[in-house]
Amino acid sequence: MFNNTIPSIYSPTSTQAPSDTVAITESKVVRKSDLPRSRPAQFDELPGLPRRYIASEKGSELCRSISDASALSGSDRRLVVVSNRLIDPNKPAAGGLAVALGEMMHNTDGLWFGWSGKTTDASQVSSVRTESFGRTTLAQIDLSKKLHHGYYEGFSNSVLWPVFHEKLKFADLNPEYFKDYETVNNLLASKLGPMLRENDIVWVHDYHLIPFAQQLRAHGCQHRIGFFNHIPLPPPDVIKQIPEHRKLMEGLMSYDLVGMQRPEDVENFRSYAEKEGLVQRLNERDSGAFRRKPSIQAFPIGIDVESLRALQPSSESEAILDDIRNESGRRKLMVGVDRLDYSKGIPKRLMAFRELLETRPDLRNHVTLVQIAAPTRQTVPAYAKLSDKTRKLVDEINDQFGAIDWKPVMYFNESVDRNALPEIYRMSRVGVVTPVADGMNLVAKEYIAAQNPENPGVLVLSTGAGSASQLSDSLLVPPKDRTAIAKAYVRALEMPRYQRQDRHVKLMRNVKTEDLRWWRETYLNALSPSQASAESKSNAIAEADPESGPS
Ligand code: ADQ
Repeated sequence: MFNNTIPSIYSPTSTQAPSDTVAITESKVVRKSDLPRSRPAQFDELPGLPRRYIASEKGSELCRSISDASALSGSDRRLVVVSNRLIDPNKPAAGGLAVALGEMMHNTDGLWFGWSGKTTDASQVSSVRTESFGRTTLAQIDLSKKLHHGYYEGFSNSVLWPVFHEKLKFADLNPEYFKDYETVNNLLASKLGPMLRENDIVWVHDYHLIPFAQQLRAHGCQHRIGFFNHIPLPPPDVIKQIPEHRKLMEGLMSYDLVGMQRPEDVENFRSYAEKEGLVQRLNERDSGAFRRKPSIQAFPIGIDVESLRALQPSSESEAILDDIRNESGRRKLMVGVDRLDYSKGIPKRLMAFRELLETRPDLRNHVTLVQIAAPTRQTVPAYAKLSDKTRKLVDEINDQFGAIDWKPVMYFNESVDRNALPEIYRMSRVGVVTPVADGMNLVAKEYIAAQNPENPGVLVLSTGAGSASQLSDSLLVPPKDRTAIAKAYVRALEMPRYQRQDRHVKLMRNVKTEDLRWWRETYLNALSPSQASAESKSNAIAEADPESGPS
């Protein structure tokens, strides 16, 4: 369980990274040797970045702004989380963000703000509705159908999602989408501003809300504001496929801290900023209201191992569990659990399974692939197509190889109750996680955490997953290589127990150490006001002695 407060913020040891780390606060996080190319920068190392924190000079009194970050040392500090969707207190959490933030917010004195999940016909903006969720207040607004379409289905999920996952063929670069995206960010910021208290720390999540801090700053807010990008950030040439990329990426400069999943994402941002002269452009415009000194660092997200292992299936998942239990008594199981999203590589995974059955007839009738695929974003055309394609592949494989008493692919096109997942993972000899691109992928970590250490299963993981560098003791495969994936399936199915145990011990070490709490604490430590005062002190020294400043 999480602590009731935000312990990281109060930690006296939270300020400086050891010298062999690039970022974050603990040496185990990101070692230089893990890095792909040259050292990913904290953003304050870029030439031309203003050395001093520049406070807002403009802005209305919409926000109760603060002028001195070091004043944030009182005990009345609240964590304000902003995300597109909030948790539904009446439903089990599904989806990476809800799972990652749900329990933390339940036990934290905070405010969680975002879209309600409801659209209206009215052009007028709804008022903010609040309800309690443990110790947190959930605050939500409805959006008009038109605005929501451009912001969510449009720019967020038909531009940013495909481009950031390097699936450009699914991008729809309609210029109207960006306008609605900006409007919604502005609208949300204008609603949150008056609710902020002096000592609040604001943590904004994900690609739907990149310009959010810029909009809050325009209203005069000077709070510490952090951003965490849950999905990959691609190389500059790919980002530049978005017509509005300059405006978009400038939005990140209004945060105090920008968190990414992997060092590669940090490197891509640094490289983009350098190539595009991002810092210089902002300096030339002398836009004091928006200029900050953002730090950009990698914080790979983890899971709460104990909470996951403690989950017990409820009666509502008995039917699906009985089917899978029955199958596991007869054959070896392989399992995939995903949202039905083109980034997750589900068709290639199925094709690799077909290749396995073609090339290893002896395994027919001895292995079953359980694929659980939750419908998602069904109003975006690319998702409806994927849904048809996946169903067709499943049917083809079952028609080609199935027998009276064997269905090679058990396909559940639904979101399964989270409580049932650990048992499903544990029953499966192979966990199959093969995204083409994925910020992190929590299913990979959940699969490891749920295993019985005496007789663990094997994780087949694609290098497209952000978790691949942490989980390098899994069987790593290239996401687009069907034959390599099929071979890894065979290796996993035939791996002797001692090897499975050996790999599992190593994988578990990482999953347990770099867990959800560690992610949250390292992030909030870096965002904490004490970090701000450390930064501002080091700037003061740098300015007094030009020789000691960043080059
Ligand atoms: P997602 O793309 O949603 O998250 P992922 O990290 O795999 O992907 O998280 C999915 C969560 O939802 C897991 O906890 C999983 O158990 C659950 N889930 C998935 N499919 C399910 C199903 N069919 N039924 C029930 N539960 C299901 C985004 C990024 C990821 C990043 C997370 C967190 O795309 O790369 O890891 O945010 O940062």
